Amino acid sequence: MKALLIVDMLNDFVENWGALKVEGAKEIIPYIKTLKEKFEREDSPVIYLCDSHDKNDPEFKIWPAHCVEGTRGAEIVDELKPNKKDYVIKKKTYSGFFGTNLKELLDELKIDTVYITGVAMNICVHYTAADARMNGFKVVIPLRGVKGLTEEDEDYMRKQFKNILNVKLIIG
Ligand code: VGL
Repeated sequence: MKALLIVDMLNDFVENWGALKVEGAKEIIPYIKTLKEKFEREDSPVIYLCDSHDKNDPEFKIWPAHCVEGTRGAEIVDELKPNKKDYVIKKKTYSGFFGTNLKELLDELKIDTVYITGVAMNICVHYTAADARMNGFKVVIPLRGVKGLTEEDEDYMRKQFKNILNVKLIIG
C-alpha cells in the first residue's frame, strides 16, 4: 500500500506574503493536486505534514519566525485544503517522523511506500525522506511535486535521493 505525503504546503512557505517563501512553491500546487486526486480515486491515504512552531521555537535561531501555531502562515494553502478523509500531522522539526505518530500511522495503514511532495526539497522533504528510508519505507519522489530553495540545492538533492537514499525519482 502507498500513501501520499504532502510536506509543508503552508502559507508561510508558499504565499508571497509568507514568512519563508520558497521561490516557485506555488507552481507545484497543480501537480500535487492532480496526484492527490489520483490517490483519492485509488483509496490511498493522503497525509499532510505541517510545520507548527511555538513562538520561541529553537528553530527561529536559524530561520525567521514561521508557521507559528494558530497563525494564518501555518495554515495549509487554500488550493490544497485537506478533506475529512485526509490525515494532518503537525511537526516541529524538518522531519515528519520526529516527535510525531507518522510511523505508527503508516504501520497501522499497512503502508510500505510513501510518495513525498512539497517543500523544501532540500530541507523538510529531504529529512522526511531520509527518516522514511531509515524506517524501512520505500520512497518515491515525483520531481514535479517538489521545490528546493535554489537550483543548486535541487541538483544536489536529486543525486542524494537517488544515490544515497535509493529513492525512486519520477521525472516528468
Ligand atoms: C522548512 C525551513 C524551515 C521546510 C521548514 O519546509 O523545508 N524550511 N523550516
